[in-house]
This record gives sequence, structure tokens and C-alpha cells, in this order.
Amino acid sequence: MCDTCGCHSPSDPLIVEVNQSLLAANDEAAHANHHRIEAMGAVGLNLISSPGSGKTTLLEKTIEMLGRDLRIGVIEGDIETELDAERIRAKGVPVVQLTTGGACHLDAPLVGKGLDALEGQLDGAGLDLVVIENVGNLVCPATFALGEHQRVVLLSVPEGQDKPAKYPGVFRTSQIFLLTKTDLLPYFDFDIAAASAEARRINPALQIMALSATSGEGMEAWFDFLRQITK
Ligand SMILES: Nc1nc2c(ncn2[C@@H]2O[C@H](COP(=O)(O)OP(=O)(O)OP(=O)(O)O)[C@@H](O)[C@H]2O)c(=O)[nH]1
Ligand SMILES: [Mg+2]
Repeated sequence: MCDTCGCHSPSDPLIVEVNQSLLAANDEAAHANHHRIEAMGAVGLNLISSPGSGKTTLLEKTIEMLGRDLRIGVIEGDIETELDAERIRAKGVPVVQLTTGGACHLDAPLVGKGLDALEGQLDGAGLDLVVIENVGNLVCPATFALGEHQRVVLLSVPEGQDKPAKYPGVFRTSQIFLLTKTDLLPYFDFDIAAASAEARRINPALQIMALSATSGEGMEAWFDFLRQITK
């Protein structure tokens, strides 16, 4: 208990115990989601970034390019609105919007409900790829496994190259690091090599791609990656 105001400090044994049991319950639900995604015949991705780094735009371009060859299903996570789901629906693929009503991240039980709704749109057909777009936030989503096979962290050029050092958790727990909006490099003081080196210092196994969904630069490597993991 905090001596100043009486609030519970995050390091209180009681709070730590509750957090641990919440995370254990989340992990169990994530495990179940993982198997459900595999039962659909799909690979699952969890896209994490700050608000506006380009997650939905990347998805739109991905569906435009690969939507005829791969069966793609999308689960959108936001605090409020169906806006991202509407953008994805316009591309003609099954999509479910989850709204957290305030929570700054998705958790596995909620994604389980998203999978129920996604399955309801499939009429028994399978999928090759399930993409979960997390709530825009570079911090909290890193703590919650959703059942994904690969976690993808995005960082856009305008956000600054110091973000891997300042928000290491999501870089430590991701497999893929996408540097987005490279078309804006001429206008920002952003060093791709320095950002990549810092991210690799945190997680030497990170696979890194730099791309622009707007100009198309670097997108082929991302498409190849998706073709590879869905083979
Ligand atoms: N210049 C440039 N702008 C981009 C690129 N990708 C996305 N944008 C723009 O960035 C803004 C945010 O893009 P979104 O795709 O909505 O970002 P998001 O990560 O899905 O945002 P949230 O869901 O709110 O977290 C939009 O105005 C996009 O047009 C890019 O490669 N280059
Ligand atoms: Mg979005």
C-alpha cells in the first residue's frame, strides 16, 4: 500500500498475485486460440504498434496483393468504433471488430470471441492467414499473448528511431519488426540502420523489413514473408 495516498502499488504482493493469475488465465486462452487458428488451417499474426503507424493500411495493401491467393481473415482491435473493420470489409475478406471499451490492448479471451465470430462468417471454410490488429499501443499489448504464431511490431518513420530503446518489451517479444512509412525518410531525421541495430540489441533474432505501404517500396519482401509462412 502506498504511504502517501493509500493506493495499491503495482509491486504490492496482492496486486502481483492477481496480475500473475490474470496472465496465467490469458495464457491458457491464448493456447486455445492458437489451436483454433491451426484448426482453421491458418497461421496467426498479431500486429502491434503505436496508434497510426500504418497497421490497417498495410493490411489493406496486403489483401489487395495476396487476397486472391491466400484466404485471409482479420480481427480488428480498437477501444471504440468499427472504422478499421469497415476498411477491411471493403476489401472483401471476413473481418470482426472487437472493441475493448477502454482497455488499451486485446487479451486472449476477447480474441477467442473474435474467433467465434470469424468462424461464423466462414461457413466451415478454412483460412490461410488470420491477422489480429491490436489496439494502437506500443506498451501493454506486449504482455498479452493472443494465440498468434508470429508477433509483428511496426514502427513508422515519424515516430523516431529511439522507440526500440524506450519501449523494449514489444521488440523483445516480437519475431518481426516492420519499419513503416519509409517514403517519409527524406523529411525526418530517422536512421534505419540505427533503429535496426537497437532493435537487434534487444532481440538478436528479430527479422526486420523496411517498407512503405504508400509507395510500395519494400512491400515485396513482406508479401514473400507471408507466402512463406502460409505454405
Ligand atoms: N506516408 C505514408 N503514410 C502512411 C503509410 N501507411 C499508412 N499511412 C498513413 O498513416 C495514417 C494512419 O494509418 P493507419 O493504417 O490507419 O494506422 P493504424 O496503425 O492502423 O492506426 P490505429 O488503428 O489507429 O492504431 C493514415 O493517414 C495512412 O494513410 C505509408 O507507408 N506512408
Ligand atoms: Mg488501424
